[in-house]
Amino acid sequence: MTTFATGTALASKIDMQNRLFAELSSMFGKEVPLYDKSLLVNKACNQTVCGLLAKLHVGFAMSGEELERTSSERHGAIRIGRPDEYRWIGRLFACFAMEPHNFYDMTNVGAKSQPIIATAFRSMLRPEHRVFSSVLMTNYFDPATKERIEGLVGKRTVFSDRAKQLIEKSETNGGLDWNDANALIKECTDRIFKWTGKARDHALYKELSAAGFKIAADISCFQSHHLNHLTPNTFCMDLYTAAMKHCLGEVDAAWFEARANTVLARLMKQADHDFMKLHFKHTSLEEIAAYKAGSVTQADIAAAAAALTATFARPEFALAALKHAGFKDFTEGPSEDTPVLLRQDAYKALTEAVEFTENDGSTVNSTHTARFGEIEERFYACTPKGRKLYDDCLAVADAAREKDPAWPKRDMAGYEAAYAKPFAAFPKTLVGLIEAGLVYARFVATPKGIAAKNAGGIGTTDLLALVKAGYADYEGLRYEDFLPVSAAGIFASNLQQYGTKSTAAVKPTYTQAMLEEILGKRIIDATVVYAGVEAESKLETYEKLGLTARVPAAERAELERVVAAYRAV
Ligand code: OOG
Ligand code: NI
Repeated sequence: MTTFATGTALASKIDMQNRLFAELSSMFGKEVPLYDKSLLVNKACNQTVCGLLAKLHVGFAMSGEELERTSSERHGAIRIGRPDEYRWIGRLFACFAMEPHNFYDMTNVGAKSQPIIATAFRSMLRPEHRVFSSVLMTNYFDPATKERIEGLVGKRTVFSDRAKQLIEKSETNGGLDWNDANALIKECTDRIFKWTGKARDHALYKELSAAGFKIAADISCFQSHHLNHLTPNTFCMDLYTAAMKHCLGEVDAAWFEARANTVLARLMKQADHDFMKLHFKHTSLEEIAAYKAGSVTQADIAAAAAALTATFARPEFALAALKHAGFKDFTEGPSEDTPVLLRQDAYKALTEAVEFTENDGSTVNSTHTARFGEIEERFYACTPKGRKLYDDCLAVADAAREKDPAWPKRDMAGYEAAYAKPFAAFPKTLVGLIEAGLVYARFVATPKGIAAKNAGGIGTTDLLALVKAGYADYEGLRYEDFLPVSAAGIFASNLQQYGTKSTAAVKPTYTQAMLEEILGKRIIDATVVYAGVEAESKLETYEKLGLTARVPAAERAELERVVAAYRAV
């Protein structure tokens, strides 16, 4: 564990954030042994990927410590029962430099709708971690159900007085020293996000579940905002999912090894410098630009796949022996060859023991199925045009699978090819995606460009041409948010229930303004930030290369407008 100096100076909120998530991860690992093991599987896969990447890009190397740092990113999900608690959650995350980004109306995603609205707390620029945080909307239900849910959630106290004092102190002083920071982190791991296995009112739990209100039961019968999942990131989604299926006993060693050969070969074709910038965000653009082209042979890939297969034969990877409910059959998100937004997959929700205390004080031993093990791989952030294209492609791809849900399990290769077809509308390289206006990027002037400016030798304001000439460098902006349709799928699979219809006389409409009112602060529109970062980087690049006056006035005005909107966030 990383140690931090204590003292009276204010702790960096980003260091606090990293510490909080390291502690949450170790808490969750103790609560859910399968989570801890899945981290080991991910590490073995990531090491294999890095080994091959080091051959492909001479100069790339990941020390154990760097790999740890790059792999320690997490996103969590929590579900809150009351508006006043939700406001405290917003204030709590602010102590860790995490602000609400985007409004997710989960009451409005068709058949998979749930009675919750949500935002995600994260840092605005290059976030290290994030938490998808939803709040239950009791007026989605008929008056009698509403009253019962409110009666139950009204009785619990998730935030201790001490936690509230620490949050207030941070707000007053602009931060906390490490003693207080550690105390607040302890409140999070000992209470606010802790799984207790204790719940109340089994009769109501059963009734709500039977009536199709499982999410209301999941939220209201428990004493805390237990983490529903904590998601690490992977460098190769398809390698990890195959590995988990293998370690869980769903596919044999020969299947895994063959699949590892396929996906690693595929990855070696995709893993250009842009992939490196995207996946190794702690590595600078200059370092990546300095990599020399190496090569990876079929034999290298076969050897890596064989070694990984041998690793998974070791006893510590015998995950099938742990209590589990299997792995999902297919990955959510774009096809494997389309590097936009994010891909997610998961082992399915575990059935865990819960002790319910009844109103008369008696106890009932029962179970609850909610916590699952997600994994993700993040790609480029889409412009509104890119997002619209994604939504259209996804609808077609999903519809084909829904007609034949057994397809991925029966014939992975055939399914993958079919799933990729609708996504053919997307270019597959970053440059192609930028040219088509589908994703955001950040540009910087290079020393070579600045030298050329001084020599008076730059003849274009076309940024990609400047990149080609070596006068500018660039990277795609990584998508740092969530996808409502994937989230709805996640709710559906871990609640084992497709969705929940409103039982109110008239289904209420929920707005971002309502959630902002609950939070007592504005929700940041992430798209304004992605667009602003891109526009600002373009203006700066033009300026550094002495091109500002040559940029058409209308283009410059538009860039300035986008930057002003970002500055106003
Ligand atoms: C939240 C589901 C959303 C994701 O990755 O989209 C989410 C929940 O299950 O409470 O975490
Ligand atoms: Ni998630």
